[in-house]
Amino acid sequence: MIDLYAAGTSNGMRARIALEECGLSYNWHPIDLMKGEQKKPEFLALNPMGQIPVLIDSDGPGGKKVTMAQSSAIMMYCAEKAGKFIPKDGAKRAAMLEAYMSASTDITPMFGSVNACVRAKDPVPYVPAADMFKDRLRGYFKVWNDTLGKRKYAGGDEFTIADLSLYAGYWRTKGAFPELLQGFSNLERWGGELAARPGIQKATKL
Ligand SMILES: N[C@@H](CCC(=O)N[C@@H](CS)C(=O)NCC(=O)O)C(=O)O
Repeated sequence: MIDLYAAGTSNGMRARIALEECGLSYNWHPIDLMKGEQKKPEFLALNPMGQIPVLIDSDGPGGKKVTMAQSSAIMMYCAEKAGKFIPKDGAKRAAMLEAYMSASTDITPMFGSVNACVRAKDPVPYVPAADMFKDRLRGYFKVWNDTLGKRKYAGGDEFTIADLSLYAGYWRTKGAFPELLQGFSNLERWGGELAARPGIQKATKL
């Protein structure tokens, strides 16, 4: 049995989308970040970073229990466990990894930086930083929009975890800062296709 401790953030959603799309059944444990549940001793015992998501698989490799944090590691773990969304071909796998890392380490952290500035208790001193991070995030999405004008999916012609990871950041940005995605028709075409997938629909219904 798998237990997921998370919330409806970009990183939390990456883990939830992974489980749904991989068809792995799990118990959902919502963590209230505003109440600081992620800093309670029982949560810190699972992830000393005090951050969601955390996945516990009581039936991990060799039947051993696995406890893991880091949303992109969790997504890859689920894909490997289910045998889905990771290309077998070496060149396709390399392209998938490049796209996966951009989604996970460019898009989501930049979204987090914008969000932290905008939602700060006193956001006024952070306005210049918010503008800079928004420009960067929009710049990343512009490259993704251009890329998706040339290929069907994030890593090429095959649907992979790069699409699932990118969707987590895209979905959060679309909800919170839709102006940063304005005019990106290729991203919209791709995002529309992903939004229609049953697994993604289930994952994003919180
Ligand atoms: N690199 C980590 C980042 C996790 C992370 O930043 N989690 C955020 C929510 S998206 C969190 O728990 N924030 C609450 C806190 O830091 O107190 C991952 O990919 O899982």
